[in-house]
Amino acid sequence: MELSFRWYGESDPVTLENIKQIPDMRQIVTAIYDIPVGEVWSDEKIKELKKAIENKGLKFEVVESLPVSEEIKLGTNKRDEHIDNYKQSLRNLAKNGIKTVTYNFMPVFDWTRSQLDYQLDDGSNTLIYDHEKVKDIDPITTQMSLPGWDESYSREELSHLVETYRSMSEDELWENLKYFLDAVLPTAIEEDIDLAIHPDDPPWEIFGIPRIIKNEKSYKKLIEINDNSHNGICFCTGSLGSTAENNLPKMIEQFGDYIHFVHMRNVKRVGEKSFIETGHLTKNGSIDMKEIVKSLKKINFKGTIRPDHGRMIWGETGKAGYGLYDRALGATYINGLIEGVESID
Ligand code: DNO
Repeated sequence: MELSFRWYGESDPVTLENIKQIPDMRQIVTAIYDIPVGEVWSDEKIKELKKAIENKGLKFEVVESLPVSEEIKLGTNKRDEHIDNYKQSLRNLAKNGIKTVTYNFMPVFDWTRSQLDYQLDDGSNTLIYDHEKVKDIDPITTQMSLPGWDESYSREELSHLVETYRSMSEDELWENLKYFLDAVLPTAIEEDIDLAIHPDDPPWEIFGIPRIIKNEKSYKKLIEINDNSHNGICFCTGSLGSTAENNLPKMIEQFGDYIHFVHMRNVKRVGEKSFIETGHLTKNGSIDMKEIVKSLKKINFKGTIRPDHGRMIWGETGKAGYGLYDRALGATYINGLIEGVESID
């Protein structure tokens, strides 16, 4: 297992120098943010990014994310062109030593929360999700801005997208995922790139829009599409652990061959569909983090792992969930768990 850190590029207030100083930090996980979704990531741009990272003594082997366009998720007549571009991006990434490519199949909205600065008892701020509040949010007019949301749409475009997805069933979305995977997997296999689908966050339907990567059943269905291990998973403990229905250690052992990338974070479940993002420690939340690392050892996990969202502590401000300090504490905690678990036979 190698430890990595998500970095949002040169505009990120967290610098590569900061990240390099976190104990045993080896890799940077990032993306190219100034190429519109659906277009090709050129060899030059990838090289430039890789060079910036390697110059600081860090590795670049995992992309998060190479986004899948709404055309592909909706299955419009533009999807084949976007799929061809996706395949070309995979080839260019492979040429530059990328081993894992993360993506998700969440329509329009990536991860979603009801509040970004909820104050915890210790005075830190964190992200929370309260389903009752989310039910009242109008996704078209909301002022909320999350790092995973694409904000390039006009209100009309957004409204059209949301309405189109509202009339789509889960089965139809699965059909479009299958179409995408049938087309890109041969390239991924040929180029030896592991695709890693991120679960839907939260793992249930929101805004009346279907969500399909939620639980054990979803992963079985994913593997039915193609059981090659390149058709892989980004195992996100915080997303999957937002519901007590997911038994995370069991899922890790069950889908071990397909897990290439792990996001480690804790959440405290405070209702059937409500949770608070806590510090990474087992004691802080509802997820047993030690059991997660134990299961990763059992499957002999050789992939990349990263601390996930952090609270805002010590007065830090910045991208919600993606400050330096608490994620660095998370990284150190994960290192401790790995050391502890690896010392047990
Ligand atoms: C949230 C992240 C997600 C993830 C994408 C992968 O913090 O885990 O935004 O990067 O869903 O495509």
